[in-house]
Amino acid sequence: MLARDGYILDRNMLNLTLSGLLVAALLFGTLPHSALLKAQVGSSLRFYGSGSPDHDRVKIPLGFIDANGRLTTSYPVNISGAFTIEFWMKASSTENTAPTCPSGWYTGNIIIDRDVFGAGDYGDFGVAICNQRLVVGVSVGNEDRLLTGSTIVTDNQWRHIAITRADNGQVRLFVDGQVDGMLAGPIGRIDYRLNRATSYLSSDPYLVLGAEKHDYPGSRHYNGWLDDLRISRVVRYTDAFTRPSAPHLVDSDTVALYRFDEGAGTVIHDSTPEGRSIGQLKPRNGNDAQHWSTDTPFVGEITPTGTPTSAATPTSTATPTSTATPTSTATPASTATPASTATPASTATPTSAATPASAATPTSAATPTTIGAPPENKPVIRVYIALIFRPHSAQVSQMQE
Ligand SMILES: [Ca+2]
Ligand SMILES: [Ca+2]
Repeated sequence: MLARDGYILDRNMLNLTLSGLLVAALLFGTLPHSALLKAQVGSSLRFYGSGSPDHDRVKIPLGFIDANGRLTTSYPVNISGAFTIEFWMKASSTENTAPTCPSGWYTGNIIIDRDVFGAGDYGDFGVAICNQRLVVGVSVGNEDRLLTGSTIVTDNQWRHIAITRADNGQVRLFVDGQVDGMLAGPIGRIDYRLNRATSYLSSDPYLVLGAEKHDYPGSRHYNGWLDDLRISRVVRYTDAFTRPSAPHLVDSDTVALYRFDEGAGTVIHDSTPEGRSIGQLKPRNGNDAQHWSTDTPFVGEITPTGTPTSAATPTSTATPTSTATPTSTATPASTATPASTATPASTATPTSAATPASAATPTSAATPTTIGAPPENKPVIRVYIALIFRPHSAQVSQMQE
């Protein structure tokens, strides 16, 4: 059976594993310490950069949005000060063709859009591809600063991206664990202000993935894959680090985590224990299936740092009593199930009052303004099993009940 979060679960696999372990132990006398594990890895999200208005993107409400498009409470994803945003991306140069972005990240192929229309109010930020490099923009009020990376990321390979922002405004960009750029960014809170009035009800109070949230004329959108997006309330990296080889872990500093392992549908779960910052996939023309991909950065064999502990040579009647439990593989900590999916509660349209300086006028009306109450968490038990076929080959299976 395939679990909701995309991890393969199979009791037969457990039996096979126990048998395989015994056979391997009998054949080789001991288990190889450097056994490779093959991860079962779920799915990723594919965006197409189509620019169809209010579609081909993921929309994550920053809090509870009332009928007037005002945020009445904040969800954890409405970050304010220090943060780390990290994710995996895979994109090509032919599908992401924005040139350099001297005026700001919002003219690139946008991957993450936490813009507010016009000046940033408290603040706003975004991540995009410009001239094949990543750019990170952060603004506070009218102070708008841009970090431009140096590594070409559009080589059709999975890349691990991390962006940190410190309380003193310092912004760092890491590509595959290497420092790719730094910026003395503006200081100050950048969360979306509660009860803020806007004419852009269906875009301003959201974190948007894969598109320019306002569908501003001429905008470019991200065309590529995205996986395992983790948002944290701390600076996790200040210097180069080893590129992760497994999905991000959840800890107390994680404010939102998107595995994109649902594999179907339009609900994007938040895998933190509370799981409050739930998103919604808005498919482009067609259906949601076209956005779910089995191409992930975790396919293939990875080397765990843990060592199988049941290596003792068994006697002929030996029964493996404890299977090797690699401790380094990532464990999705939550399988939060939303009590209810997004319910468009209002079709309120912007009144004509507030007129932004720019000409762009969003035309989409339907505004999903409520996301269900925080889901209840279900206890999760997983067992990691090393399946030994050859001295240098093994598989890991994750069991959930
Ligand atoms: Ca803005
Ligand atoms: Ca995934």
